[in-house]
Amino acid sequence: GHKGGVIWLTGLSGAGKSTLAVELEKRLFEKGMNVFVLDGDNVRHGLNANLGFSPEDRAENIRRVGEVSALFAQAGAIAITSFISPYRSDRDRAREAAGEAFHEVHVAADLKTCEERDPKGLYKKARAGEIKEFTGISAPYEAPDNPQLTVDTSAGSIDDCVQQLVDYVEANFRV
Ligand code: GGZ
Repeated sequence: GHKGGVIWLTGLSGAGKSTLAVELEKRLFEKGMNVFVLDGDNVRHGLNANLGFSPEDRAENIRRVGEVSALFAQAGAIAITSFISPYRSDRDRAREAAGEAFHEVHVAADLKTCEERDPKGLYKKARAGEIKEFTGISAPYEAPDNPQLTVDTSAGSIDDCVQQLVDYVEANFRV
């Protein structure tokens, strides 16, 4: 079997967090693991529908996701969270909620790569001033100092990065 825990993905918009989260979920599910992705799509429209992107709202977004993912871990499931989570202090609080079960993963594509990808055209809008407080452009991103794992989607393929994550889970979640 496996332990419960939190795989906390952090990185810029366009770094590939959601793609990696969904692919990792699929791979772990196929191994019979109890796994669930928390991301903007299923959290920011419901639980956190009242929150925007000010520093205070991001802090509250990450606080709630931290608490919810800790509950998943307590239930014996693996929560994969996919949020920019740009502030170190907010991520540290999420770590405190889950304790030993918290595994921080830096999805480390550099800003230039993310801006070139710009899958939703958000960087372009941010540069034009149409989106305020956009991470990397007009709001900060504080990279983790000591992540449990770093995957760089600008250096390796998505498949390579997913495999690194699967290997990490196999090494750290098996009981
Ligand atoms: C950053 C924003 C913003 C601003 C909307 N800054 O690439 P996406 O579109 O799909 O992912 C981004 C998502 C970020 O939400 P998070 O909940 O992950 O942010 S945080 O952890 O900081 O609370 C982006 C979109 O929402 N988006 N406005 N101003 N990203």
